[in-house]
Amino acid sequence: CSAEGLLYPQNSPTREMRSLDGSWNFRLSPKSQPNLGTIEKWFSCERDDDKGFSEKSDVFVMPVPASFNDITTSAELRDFVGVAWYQRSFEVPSAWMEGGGNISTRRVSVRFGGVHYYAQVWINGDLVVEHEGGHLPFEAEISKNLRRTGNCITVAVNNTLFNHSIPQGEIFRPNDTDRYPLNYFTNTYTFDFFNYAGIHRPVHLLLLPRIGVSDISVNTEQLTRIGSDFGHATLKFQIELPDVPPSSRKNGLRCKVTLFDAEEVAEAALDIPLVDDGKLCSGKMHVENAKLWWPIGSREEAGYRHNFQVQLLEGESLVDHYELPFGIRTVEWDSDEIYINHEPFYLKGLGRHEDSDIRGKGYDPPLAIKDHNLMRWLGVNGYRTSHYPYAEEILDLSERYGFVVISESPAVNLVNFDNDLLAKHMIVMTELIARDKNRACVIMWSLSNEARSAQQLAGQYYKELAAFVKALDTTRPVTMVTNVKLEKDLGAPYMDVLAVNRYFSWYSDTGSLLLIKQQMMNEVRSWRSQYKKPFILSEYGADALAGYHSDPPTLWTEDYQVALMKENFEAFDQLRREGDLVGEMIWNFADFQTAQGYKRANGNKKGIFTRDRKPKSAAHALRKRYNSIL
Ligand code: BDP
Repeated sequence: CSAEGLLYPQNSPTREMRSLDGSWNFRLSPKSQPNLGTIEKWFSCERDDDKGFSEKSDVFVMPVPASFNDITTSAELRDFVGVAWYQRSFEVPSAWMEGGGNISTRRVSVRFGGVHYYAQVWINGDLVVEHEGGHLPFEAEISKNLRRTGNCITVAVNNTLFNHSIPQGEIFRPNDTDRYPLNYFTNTYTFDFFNYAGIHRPVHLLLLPRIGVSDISVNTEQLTRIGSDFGHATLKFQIELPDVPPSSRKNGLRCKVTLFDAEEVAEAALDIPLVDDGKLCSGKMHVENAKLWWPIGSREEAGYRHNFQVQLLEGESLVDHYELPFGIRTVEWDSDEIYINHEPFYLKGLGRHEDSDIRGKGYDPPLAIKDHNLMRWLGVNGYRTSHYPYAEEILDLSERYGFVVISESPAVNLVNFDNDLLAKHMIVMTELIARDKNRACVIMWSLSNEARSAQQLAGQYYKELAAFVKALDTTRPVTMVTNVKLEKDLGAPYMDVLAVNRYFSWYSDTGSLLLIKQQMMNEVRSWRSQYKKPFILSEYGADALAGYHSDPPTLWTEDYQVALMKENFEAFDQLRREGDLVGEMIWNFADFQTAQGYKRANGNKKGIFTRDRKPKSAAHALRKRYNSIL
């Protein structure tokens, strides 16, 4: 699947969209027969067929978007490994179907925000797209597959993780019939969150111009600050059209690009012809006294976005119209600091998860807004999308609020670095950058979390991957989050920013709170003196069961979590004074679900909020700190 078609859906004078979210029919291909759905053609959508979805006792209703795992009381469904099937009927407005879909001037597409992990999509029995990777959007044209009425869409979702999926997993299939039934298997993985699966993000039907804008890239190339909030900026942009054969190209197309402020006043405009055989418009736009995008907390008005409006014109007639919210800001870095709009930035951050009761990793608007309000209450100014790209709708919110985002790929706990994995990793980074490149809130790419970067092949792997990503995007720094010891890690030499996870007095010297300060300071100083790169402490923390207390503090109590934080804070303050720290990120925003295990009490409890977003003492402690740091 190419990285095309990634513009977020919108209604405009030339574009329409319809949601396919809601209740779908759902059925599992038995774990022991993962191919049954394909063999019996469950995608055929023929209602009188005795296979498929019609009137089957094992068909039930599944909400979209949501993970399927926690929707029933069935352990089989929660722990399911294999192919789960979704199906629903839908209608297409008759105006969309004029002239049989009017396919010479318009096209109808279906777009998925994210399906975990491997998806196949059929429309009325025709396979229209397959996509690997659970966290990034994909789209397919379906004009020719549609009927005037009574359409049917089927999605097969395979959640199996293996050696060359990202993230990786392994099939455990014991050959021991004394202890295990024949055909018994599970899918194991080493990352510390539950492998929720399903159609996790919104599904849209789109009506699009056939020769329309297929992609837009804009970035703030130059900025001269004017006072505290404004600047003169040069925006560099490129607008792409689909790569169609010369015979289908339109002659005489041009792009009209207009930048509006939030009050819809035009600030700058350009009218430019298409170049490169009619495939793109590109140029630079100068804007005077533009209001800048600032991180939350740094200015009274954070997250300011202009409207970068693109119109494709043929003579005076409008061929396409797309509006891109766009924050004007620069990111720079040197050996000590990260700068936003030429000002040093200190990250008061946290690690998060897309995770909540019932819906698992399904996008949920109330939850997303609640989480952003809680982050605002805490005085947080940014977070990492640990450990995978988050929903576009979540990033939209972050950008509006002014939260800075370190956007992380789904490569968590990688083992066995080889060229096949590297190729997959490159595809994921390509899709991620294609999706998020225009977002002011995204200030850095994280290639992975806690890869086994001490392995011999890891050095070459990260060297190639970092070079690849830097060639795709020269405007943002690249990091990889590591937990490997300084002298063993082979990835850091290729990164722009160091990001290290350390759990002093939790995973090491458990219970010895008084060691934290010394260990943390020595740790950070030694990375800094070896590499001379900006340093972010990307994870620290302790599990705490809400309501558990002890004095003096002991493990698993709220008191221990707070005491551990305070010791870390002392180290952070000292390191910051010495110029050795550009960010601190507690692990984690909220308790979250993990695979079952004797080290986890119904999930990971390192949240400073409970899973249902009630504050533990730690939330108050962090709020006090973050609101006191300028
Ligand atoms: C870190 C991982 C994170 C875990 C955390 C923990 O990056 O995913 O949840 O440890 O153990 O090493 O709580």
